[in-house]
Amino acid sequence: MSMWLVLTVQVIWPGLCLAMQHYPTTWGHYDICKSQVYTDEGLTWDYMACQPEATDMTKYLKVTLDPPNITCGDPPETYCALENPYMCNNECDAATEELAHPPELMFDFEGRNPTTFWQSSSWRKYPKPLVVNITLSWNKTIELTDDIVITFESGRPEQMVLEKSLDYGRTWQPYQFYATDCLDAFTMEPKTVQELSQFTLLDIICTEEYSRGYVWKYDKTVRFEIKDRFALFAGPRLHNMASLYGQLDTTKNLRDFFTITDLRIRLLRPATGATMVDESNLSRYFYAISDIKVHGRCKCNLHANSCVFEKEKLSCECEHNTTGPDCGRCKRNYQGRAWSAGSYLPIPKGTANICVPNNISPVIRQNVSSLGVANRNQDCNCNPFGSESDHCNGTGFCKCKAGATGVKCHECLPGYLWDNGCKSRVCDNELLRCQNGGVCVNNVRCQCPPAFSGLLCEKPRCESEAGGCDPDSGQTPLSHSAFLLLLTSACVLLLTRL
Ligand SMILES: *[C@@H]1O[C@H](CO)[C@@H](O)[C@H](O)[C@H]1NC(C)=O
Ligand SMILES: *[C@@H]1O[C@H](CO)[C@@H](O)[C@H](O)[C@H]1NC(C)=O
Ligand SMILES: *[C@@H]1O[C@H](CO)[C@@H](O)[C@H](O)[C@H]1NC(C)=O
Ligand SMILES: *[C@@H]1O[C@H](CO)[C@@H](O)[C@H](O)[C@H]1NC(C)=O
Ligand SMILES: *[C@@H]1O[C@H](CO)[C@@H](O)[C@H](O)[C@H]1NC(C)=O
Ligand SMILES: *[C@@H]1O[C@H](CO)[C@@H](O)[C@H](O)[C@H]1NC(C)=O
Ligand SMILES: *[C@@H]1O[C@H](CO)[C@@H](O)[C@H](O)[C@H]1NC(C)=O
Ligand SMILES: [Ca+2]
Repeated sequence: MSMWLVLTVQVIWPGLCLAMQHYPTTWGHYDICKSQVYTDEGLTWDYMACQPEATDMTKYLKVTLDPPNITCGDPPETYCALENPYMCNNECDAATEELAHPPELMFDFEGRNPTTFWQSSSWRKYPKPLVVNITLSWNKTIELTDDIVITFESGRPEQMVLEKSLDYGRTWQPYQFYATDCLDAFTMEPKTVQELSQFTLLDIICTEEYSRGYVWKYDKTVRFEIKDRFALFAGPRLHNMASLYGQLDTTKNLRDFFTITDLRIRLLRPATGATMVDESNLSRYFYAISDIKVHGRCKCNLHANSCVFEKEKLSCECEHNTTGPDCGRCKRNYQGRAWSAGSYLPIPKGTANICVPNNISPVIRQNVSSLGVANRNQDCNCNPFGSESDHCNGTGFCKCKAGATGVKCHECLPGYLWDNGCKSRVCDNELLRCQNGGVCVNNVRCQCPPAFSGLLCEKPRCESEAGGCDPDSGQTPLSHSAFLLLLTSACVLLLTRL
């Protein structure tokens, strides 16, 4: 019976869900910002943690190139193919529409053939570096929800940096470095996103993954991996979004890491095809980009469920008596208590943190404690997974569960790992505590080979189970089928909503 169920689910799953690219099953909780409910006082609005839906953000950006005249075609130029220097019949002419390669072609609809792309002028000034900055500006804070993917039409650059700004382009921080040789280019050890952990998630790395080789016919993309980073909290298929949301809610650094107002792609050295630069034929070296994907949502501090694009400008449609482009403050006359962002917690509905009129003030204030009334959890923002109770004590301290620490009980003591609260480390790949070939999963459990069971895979299965070895029993981990079931029901839910 349960096998049948699992199989059915596995058959339905690809058909239903492959079309859903961006995990709407999990983000979906928050699509609805308020709904009408009946209470003692009649029909009223019920508020929830709300945020606009994630969408393709390239429709709303402004692109700037530096140097401004770096796009090819003025004057017209002829290019050689990188892989064949004798094929020099690619023309670029800014004055002829069919032969022009303006920056807009990085954001047009892809899928037609041949591809449309932006192209730089070639490396005629070699050995002076061919450097181009491509800056994407939204004039609005954006939260990234999916990988940034840059597709090159030329070979992928040998050196580039992806940078971000959180203050409308005043200051910039690197997001990721890319090079064929990280040590040589940036004096950084090469790393991949797979080497990151919950503790090093915010590390800025240099990767050689997207620069190596120049098999450019097949390998054209350069990524900044958002989902792999999310997965460090939400699990490999992002099925535990509650854990991620809990972290995002309580850890500002983490939230800010995925938040941007601008992105900058700094192209530092074009592909040279793993050979010496051929100085007699510099028309082989240039940059060309056919597509850039940036998926995200307006940051509205959980005070809006939609974001509008008007007069070339994105802005949140603020609720909860908040205002500002990001709903970052209370409306006039609604400053009865300090503004605060909405909260994802408690999962799944969150806390709206509505701004209240000035005259209703000090209902929930520090002074309440002196009356012996405990503050409500939302006012202390204690992490519901890490703290002992809904309430903080009279002076606003959260009481943490075993293993948790920090003002909001959102951090773990050494020896514990965050997983909806602090769980003690069961295993560790360094200490190799899992036995008999078991693999440590997220430091909280050992995944055992079929013949073994037990917390550390220490028990041979036939010994530990009465009735001998039934090959079917215990082989499909419950969590797996439960997970599929969850996804399917979420898909069905989605379909019924469509
Ligand atoms: C771009 O303009 C600058 C200054 O006007 C000039 O020095 C440079 O050669 C131009 N570059 C190209 C590729 O036309
Ligand atoms: C590109 O951006 C960097 C900083 O982000 C800046 O130092 C540089 O002058 C800009 N322009 C060019 C052509 O590199
Ligand atoms: C950015 O948005 C603000 C309003 O929020 C506006 O005043 C400003 O002109 C915009 N800047 C650009 C460059 O569009
Ligand atoms: C590139 O090299 C080939 C072969 O040497 C030559 O035919 C072609 O004209 C060169 N192209 C340019 C732009 O120098
Ligand atoms: C704004 O505040 C008033 C007074 O508390 C409240 O009745 C109203 O529902 C609030 N509006 C929103 C959109 O939250
Ligand atoms: C607390 O209430 C007392 C009066 O009961 C008042 O004098 C005091 O200023 C209040 N403190 C705060 C922090 O609001
Ligand atoms: C609240 O907890 C903190 C830390 O445990 C303690 O110092 C403080 O005295 C407590 N306050 C009350 C009113 O219990
Ligand atoms: Ca294109």
